[in-house]
Amino acid sequence: MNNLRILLLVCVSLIVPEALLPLVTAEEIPRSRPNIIFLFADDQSTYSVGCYGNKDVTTPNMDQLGRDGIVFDKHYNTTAICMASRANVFAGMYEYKTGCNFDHGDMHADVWEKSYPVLLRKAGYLTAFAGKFGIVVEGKGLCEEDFDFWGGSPGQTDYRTANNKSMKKYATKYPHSTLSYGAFAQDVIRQSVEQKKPFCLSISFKAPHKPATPDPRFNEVYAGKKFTKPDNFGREFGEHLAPQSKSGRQFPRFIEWKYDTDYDGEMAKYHQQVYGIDVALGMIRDELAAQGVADNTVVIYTSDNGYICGSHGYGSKVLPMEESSRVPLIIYDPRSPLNGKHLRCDQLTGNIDFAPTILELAGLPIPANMDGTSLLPLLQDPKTGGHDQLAFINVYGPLPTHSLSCLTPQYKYTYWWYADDQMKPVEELFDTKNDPLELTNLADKPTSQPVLQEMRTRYDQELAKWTRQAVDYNDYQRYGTLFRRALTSSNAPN
Ligand SMILES: [Ca+2]
Repeated sequence: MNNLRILLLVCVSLIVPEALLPLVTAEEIPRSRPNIIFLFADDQSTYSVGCYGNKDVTTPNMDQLGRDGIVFDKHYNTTAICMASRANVFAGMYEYKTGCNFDHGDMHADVWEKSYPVLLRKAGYLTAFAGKFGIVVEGKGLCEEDFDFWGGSPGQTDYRTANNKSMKKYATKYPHSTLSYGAFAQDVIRQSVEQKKPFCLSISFKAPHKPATPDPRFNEVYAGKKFTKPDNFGREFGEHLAPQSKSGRQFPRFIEWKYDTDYDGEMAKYHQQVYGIDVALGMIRDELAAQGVADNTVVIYTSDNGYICGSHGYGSKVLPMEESSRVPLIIYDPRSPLNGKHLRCDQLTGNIDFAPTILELAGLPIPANMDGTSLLPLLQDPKTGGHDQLAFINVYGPLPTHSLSCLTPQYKYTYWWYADDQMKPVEELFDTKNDPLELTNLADKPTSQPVLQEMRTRYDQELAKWTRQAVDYNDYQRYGTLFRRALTSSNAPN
């Protein structure tokens, strides 16, 4: 409620008989709670957005959202694979507590019952979901009945709108799914305004997930474009990385996906898909303005995981390196007095923070089971707050690539525990603040030993939390032992 409305309400209360007041306040109550839009790309790297410094890309609506709100520079998914990350977001918890990943199993219903969509609907919000739901809840499947508006689909969904059952009505006008989600959002906004209720709209785009399938209506955007490669591009910048990280499909994909031979062609398709999301974001913000709710709707834009496009000679996601673990995050709260100041936040934040943030926006208490914290204080003061440390988890794919990392605002420590006759356990320590391209592993540097010891201690703290709190199903408890540091006598746990 803005100041003018409060003033009007006070004036009315002074001159109107008490019996009439509920008629006024009843209309005002929904306005006091903001609408919330959570937009989620699939496999979008931080470096695919103009406001993150890429001069080769065209993302006008994302850039505008960043200028209007706050751009987060140290935001990480705590797992870099679709299903696990989506579970983190819904539940506000680390993966060992959501108990949910492609390789481990489905989410249990009691976890879902404490997810932000369920809690907001109970509190009177209209809830809407479209796109890749990404998780399966035992006994419920897609959870369609838990939403007032449904445009979701199972599995990976389809780039062809006509093949997504719940979205078919948009297929004629928007045959490619990305813009169909923009149209779905417009309908949700219109109908929620008609119902005079606050809404929480979550859209999980399929783009820019492979197989690369850009909307042909945007073929001209990057036609013939040359893209600048990142300064850590290529195998020569991956020789210092752990052999365990080269055991998964991310390593051959550098070649299989032609980053080495057709970088411009691959990046044109990738960025064209992101461009489609950018247009959908514009459709959504235009509709908010048209319906008169732009000044009371918080927009959050992010991705489920980042993407490695040739950095260090890898491709794809999953691994803890910056390209896959760090993602874009832009939040615009139209009620913030800091808007328009082009603010950036370099405090440490994670995908476990979204559920607490959305709950606080809705005026709801944050359940004690959630690991994240609300990001709203950072919208008031982007220089203070965030996490002292976060865990980054991979327990997907081949066993050698399973690992736990500990992140702080400056450092990233990963313990690669796996050993066989080809490899032995190794540590990686990167100064992500001064070496964001992760070109120097500090773990072997004598001058970095104090930092290494500190990060080992922090890692042990994260593993201890895992050991204490992991669900007792879907094979999460064994990592309490597997991930225990046991390198040599000189660097074993003190
Ligand atoms: Ca993904």
